[in-house]
Amino acid sequence: MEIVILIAVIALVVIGATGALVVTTRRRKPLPPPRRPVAPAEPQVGEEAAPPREEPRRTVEDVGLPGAPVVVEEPPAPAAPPAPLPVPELEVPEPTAGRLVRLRSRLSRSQTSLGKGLLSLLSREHLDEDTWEEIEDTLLTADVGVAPTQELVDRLRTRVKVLGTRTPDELRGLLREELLALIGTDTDRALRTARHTAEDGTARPAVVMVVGVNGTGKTTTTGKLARVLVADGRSVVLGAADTFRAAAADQLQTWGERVGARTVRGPEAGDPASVAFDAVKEGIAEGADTVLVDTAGRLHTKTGLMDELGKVKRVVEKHGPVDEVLLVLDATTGQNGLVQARVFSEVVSITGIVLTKLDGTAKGGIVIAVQRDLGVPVKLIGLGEGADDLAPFEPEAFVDALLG
Ligand SMILES: Nc1nc2c(ncn2[C@@H]2O[C@H](COP(=O)(O)OP(=O)(O)OP(=O)(O)O)[C@@H](O)[C@H]2O)c(=O)[nH]1
Ligand SMILES: [Mg+2]
Repeated sequence: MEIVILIAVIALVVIGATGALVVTTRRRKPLPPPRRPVAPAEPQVGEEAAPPREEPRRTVEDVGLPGAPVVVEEPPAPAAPPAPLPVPELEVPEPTAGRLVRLRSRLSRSQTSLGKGLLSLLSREHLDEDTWEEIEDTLLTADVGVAPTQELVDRLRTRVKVLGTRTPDELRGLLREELLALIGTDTDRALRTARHTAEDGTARPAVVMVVGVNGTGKTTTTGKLARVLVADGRSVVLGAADTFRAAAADQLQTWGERVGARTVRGPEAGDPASVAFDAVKEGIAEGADTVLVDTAGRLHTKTGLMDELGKVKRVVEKHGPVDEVLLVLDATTGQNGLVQARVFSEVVSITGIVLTKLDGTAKGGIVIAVQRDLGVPVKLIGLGEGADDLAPFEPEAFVDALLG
């Protein structure tokens, strides 16, 4: 019996000790990390605590779904006043009236060789054959061209003979008349840049294409022309159809930005016809007065490039007729320009000529030659690299500038 009691006591002791060990082991197990960090100030959904009174009442969205990490929101920063949009400073172009008169000194080299040269030769007491030959050479050197030179010399000879004694004023008057007769005073030189009604009765912008060989001043002229139009109160859209180089579109866009004209451009090496088409489409949508399309320079001898130019024009014409095709000729290239002009004229039928770089060249006579050769009037002349150095061509002011 005693043995049985002893065994029972031992068994009880062993069971008790094992239980204590298990409890101890359980207590030693690390506690699992809390499922989500609890921000002390923000009670979670389902908790009893009300939000502190000083905090704004939170919505379900603010609190977040159970299991989702709690986003502790930053208090909203005090609202800063909206930064004013940068307003590009627009330039105010010079008025176009009287520009040629203002820029007449730029013709100084043409003036010296052509105007003053002729006047001094004609003032000689004896106008012998040698003098007439010198007069002829002066005209040819100034790029007047062979046929117009011959005509002018013949008329001068006749009139000087009739005149007998000659005062400087008489000679100047005579030369002025004859030069003007060659240039033409009643030619229509107006640029068709005004918004007008199309055949279908809708109003549409005038479309002007600017073409020519490389580096003649097409982009510069397009930019200067945009300024002229803006100065006259027109709204202008520019089309950067020179897609050969991104820099060409940048160059045009810079010109546009200076006077607030938008430039439509396409991807580099993209289709120039599609850029030109889009520019006109944009001009129509905006209700612009004029769309000016600058094209890439191309050699008149490259048939593929000339075909491309023809295509640009045809694609633009899907919107309606092109109102002006301006051929930009570099006056310093002289008679070479005439060859180029003929080819361009065949491909895109030129409506007007822009003679650039007439500043600093003695070849002012090209005005006469190119008109005679193409039967197309000179409408604008470039007299420098400055933004407002483009003038409408006025024969009287031009000849007066030549004669000093
Ligand atoms: N002196 C003078 N320079 C001019 C005149 N017009 C343009 N230029 C200059 O001629 C250079 C060529 O002008 P651009 O307008 O880039 O010629 P571009 O025909 O567009 O050239 P590409 O697009 O490369 O064919 C520039 O340096 C112009 O500043 C002008 O009337 N007088
Ligand atoms: Mg260009």
